[in-house]
Amino acid sequence: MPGSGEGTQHLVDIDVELTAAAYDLLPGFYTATISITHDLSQYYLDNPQIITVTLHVKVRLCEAVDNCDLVFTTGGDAEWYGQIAEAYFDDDAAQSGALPDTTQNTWLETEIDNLGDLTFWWRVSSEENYAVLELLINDEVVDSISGDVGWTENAVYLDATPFYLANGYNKVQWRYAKYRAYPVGEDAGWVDYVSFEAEDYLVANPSAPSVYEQCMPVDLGDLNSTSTTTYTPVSYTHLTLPTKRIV
Ligand SMILES: [Ca+2]
Ligand SMILES: [Ca+2]
Repeated sequence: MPGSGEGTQHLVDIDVELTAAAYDLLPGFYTATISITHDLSQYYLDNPQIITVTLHVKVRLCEAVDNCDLVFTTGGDAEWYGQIAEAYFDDDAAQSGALPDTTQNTWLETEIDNLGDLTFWWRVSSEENYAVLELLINDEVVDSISGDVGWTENAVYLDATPFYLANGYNKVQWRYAKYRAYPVGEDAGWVDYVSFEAEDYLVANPSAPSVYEQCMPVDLGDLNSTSTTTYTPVSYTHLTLPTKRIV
């Protein structure tokens, strides 16, 4: 303020590069402090402004679950992350992020554009029945664990029906969901060692031709006679092709 003897306050954005300092850190949570001083003021030199920040060094999700052939994403009210404190295989696993409030959830997801066997290991430490680690295939819950459950193998077959319903892929999601706020146990879910064994299959052309040519039945007493006709099927899936060779 002019004439008051006080300085004018300005808001200043300061970017701090922590990457180099964090390069050699093992995955985990770290606390760092940033000290801000003013080189023209003894007051600020004696009383630096201290900002405390938390560093979270993570393992990539696909490395944590040991399958980088698949692409993993995460979302919801927190994020899953790769860590090394709790693991089934290769000293790393994906863990659900902290959910402080009730009716919150966080999910880990991958899309599999094939049919076959999906296997994985999972674990949960939660308030039984009120905090649940769920497996969803194409948005439907197909399995869940809750309470204090150690590393357990799970397997699910991804078949053709949801494959087509999901427009070309199966959406696989692991979701840690809380239905009230009490933190019990470690209040988290873990997933590890995800593998998928594709099954050989033939894919019908989903864009079926609009007109089919079909041999029509003929009188077996007249083997020299055949006839053909064309028609537009109402539905590709209801088309019945002849199975008996006529000539
Ligand atoms: Ca790994
Ligand atoms: Ca692992």
